[in-house]
Amino acid sequence: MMADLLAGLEPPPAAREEIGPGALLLRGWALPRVDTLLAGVVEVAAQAPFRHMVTPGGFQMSVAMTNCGQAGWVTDRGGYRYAANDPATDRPWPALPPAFSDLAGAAAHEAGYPGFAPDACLINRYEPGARLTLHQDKDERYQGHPIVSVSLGLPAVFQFGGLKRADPIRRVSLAHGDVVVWGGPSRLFHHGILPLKEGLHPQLGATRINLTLRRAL
Ligand SMILES: O=C(O)CCC(=O)C(=O)O
Ligand SMILES: [Mn+2]
Repeated sequence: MMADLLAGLEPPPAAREEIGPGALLLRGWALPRVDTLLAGVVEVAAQAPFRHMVTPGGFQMSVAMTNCGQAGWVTDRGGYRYAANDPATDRPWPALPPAFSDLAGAAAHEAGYPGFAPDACLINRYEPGARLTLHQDKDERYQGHPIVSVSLGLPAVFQFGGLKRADPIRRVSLAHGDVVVWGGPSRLFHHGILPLKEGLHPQLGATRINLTLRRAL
């Protein structure tokens, strides 16, 4: 009877999935806090608007970015770095909304990294076609802290490789409310986002927002 009822149904996606050593995908983990997180994004962007930064090589990034916290990740012809002030306004970045740090601390704890207290959040805004090529997060002063990454809006394909650029790459679909935490042995693993597919999300329209919470200083 039960088997009949279940026949033909896809198994639900696992709530927690190990996507690498020390790397965990927590599906839907941020869903109960989405509205608060989005209010935080609106508040930050009102003070530090999203912008398309330029890589050291002179290419404009397809992802629009802004930051909050004690330091913000920036790129220009001079290189990649963390800056205390927003170069667009020369004012300090907006403060990290408590909802961002609370969620990051709780998700990191859940993934086996207790005591994580981020001081920086890079906010990425993707529109269809935007992508982030394979890279490592390595501009932080000390890489002993994990990375907590929250996905909101349109789904995306996350690439998660290894320490070497040429290592095999796993592709993971990230949906609204999903949280990925990586640290320890995978802290410096290469990762990226494939070009965002067209779509309309009920809350965010043709947009994906990603919060990348880090300890930068
Ligand atoms: O958008 C994402 O899910 C990844 C963002 C990322 O890797 C970064 O901002 O360094
Ligand atoms: Mn990254």
